[in-house]
Amino acid sequence: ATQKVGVVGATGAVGAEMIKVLKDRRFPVTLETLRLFASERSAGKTLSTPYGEKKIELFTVEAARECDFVFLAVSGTFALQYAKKISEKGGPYVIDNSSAFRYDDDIPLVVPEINAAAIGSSKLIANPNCTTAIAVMALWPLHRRYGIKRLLVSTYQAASGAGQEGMEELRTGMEHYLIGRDCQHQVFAHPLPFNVIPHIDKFQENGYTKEEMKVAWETRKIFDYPHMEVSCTAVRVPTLRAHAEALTIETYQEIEPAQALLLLQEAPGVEVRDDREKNLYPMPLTATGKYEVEVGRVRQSLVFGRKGLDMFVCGDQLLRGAASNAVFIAEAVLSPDKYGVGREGGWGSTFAFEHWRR
Ligand code: 2RA
Repeated sequence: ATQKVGVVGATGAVGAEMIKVLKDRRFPVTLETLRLFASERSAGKTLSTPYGEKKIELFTVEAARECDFVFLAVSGTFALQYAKKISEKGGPYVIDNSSAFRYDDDIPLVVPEINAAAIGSSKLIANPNCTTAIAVMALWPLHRRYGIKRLLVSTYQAASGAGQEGMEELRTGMEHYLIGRDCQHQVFAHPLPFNVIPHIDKFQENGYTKEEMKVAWETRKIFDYPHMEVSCTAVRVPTLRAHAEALTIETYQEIEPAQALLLLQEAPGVEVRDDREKNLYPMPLTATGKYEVEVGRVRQSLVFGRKGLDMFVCGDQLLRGAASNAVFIAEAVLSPDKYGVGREGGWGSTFAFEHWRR
């Protein structure tokens, strides 16, 4: 049946991408049943979408509650204020892209290929942080089979993680840099062109940034495995919209690169790019615009030996890291079978854990 779908924050980088993904995935929504919401600044304007021209409405809880699904592509502060008001008392499903509810025990944090079953009867569902959403696609198939005891992550994160403004600041900064003008910066803590910045989100008391802690908190929650030891260094680099990440895992079971690659080849949402002869490996340039997360450079760890692997992943920050994951969550709500919810041995089941848990 046709669904009434609202996108709040429709003019932002993630919101715009959500509308494209809905169309591309043939989500059951039409120009008439799609509603775009934004703040006073954009309300009343017309947005050109893959469905046709659509007028942006001023957001109100009442209007949002008329929908079946509401995607929030706005700040955590906005989500904290409104998400529950929209979804409570028989309201629509609310899929929130902010970090506002990700760490609440009673709110599911979902990557459908991994834990669609966690949605249960919850009307409010949190979409993970982009860095986590990309890494877990490659980690989950390996975790199910071999058990990941420790995870070390170093990230190379694109400007799009800071939204449209971040991408704009990088583009303009690059142009200015090349003609010898000053590189202004507001979004990033320092000029990003021809630089890397080891600082994303706020510093925490333990010296890590919140972005780095999100990888630890969210991976454990999505895998329902609180014991995993995770350490991350998150770095902003001057790429536009695909995050790259170097991952090192220590596993409970012995793991071989060839076996790991076979598992990854079968895994949904993953594209293996691993051929040294052909210089084939994940890169932002090739991962951009793809739903799949690229995985490659898979090799036995020199530190953890037969119980460890090093690898490199790259995923589109606006898609798997935000918009497409959110739309896949809505798909999983409508057709739970699509993501193997509850199927024994399915990607989302913990059946295979028994290998290493015992
Ligand atoms: C970033 N993870 O890349 C953030 C966006 N969600 O800045």
